[in-house]
Amino acid sequence: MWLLHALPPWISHGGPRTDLRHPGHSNIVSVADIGADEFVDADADNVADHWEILCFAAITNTDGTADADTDQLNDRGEYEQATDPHDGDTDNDGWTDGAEVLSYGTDPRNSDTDGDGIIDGDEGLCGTDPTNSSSVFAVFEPPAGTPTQFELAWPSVSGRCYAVDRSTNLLSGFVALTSNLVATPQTNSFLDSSVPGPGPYLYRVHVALDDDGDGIPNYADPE
Ligand SMILES: [Ca+2]
Ligand SMILES: [Ca+2]
Ligand SMILES: [Ca+2]
Ligand SMILES: [Ca+2]
Repeated sequence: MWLLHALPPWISHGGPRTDLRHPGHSNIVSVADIGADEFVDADADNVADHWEILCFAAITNTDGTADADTDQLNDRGEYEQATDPHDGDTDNDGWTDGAEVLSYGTDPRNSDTDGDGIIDGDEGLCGTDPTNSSSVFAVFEPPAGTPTQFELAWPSVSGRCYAVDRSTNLLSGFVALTSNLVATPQTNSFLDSSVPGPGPYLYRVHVALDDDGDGIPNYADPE
């Protein structure tokens, strides 16, 4: 797409008229149309008129500095990022558009910026890097187990605590093996010494925020 400013010499004469190349182009306030998707900004707020009309019904309903969805990214920023100015979390990853653009450097239109399978907001919970696909919360490749014990290890980050469950059949659910494991960066591990037989077994590791490092998740800790 070509973006041309609505200033001479690009648009210097002529009256309102239909975009002949793009009849559907919502170019209703342009003073002229050169047939490209030019940048038309009649109220000079650096937000394209067609976007203002699309999102705010009229070019007078925002000057670009307002923040309609109060996500800390103003309407001009939403236009520049192509995010929804009426949805504080356009990609539904748990982080606001403003936080993604202004603080975390993640893509506000891609819930999994680094494509590692963990959405950005969950990477924040885990303490992994949402812009690095090699930084991911996952159990390490386990050593060879024995019929009586099995060891799991995973990357750990301070300010978190962990819990481990085991299942023999997903239809019958999981059994809690341990909880309130305080983070011991860079790695936490748990030895399941109560393996009842040859398996197979399914394990899952929970992570929760634990600001005071006492092994009790923030959500259950009044301190
Ligand atoms: Ca906003
Ligand atoms: Ca988001
Ligand atoms: Ca990710
Ligand atoms: Ca990552």
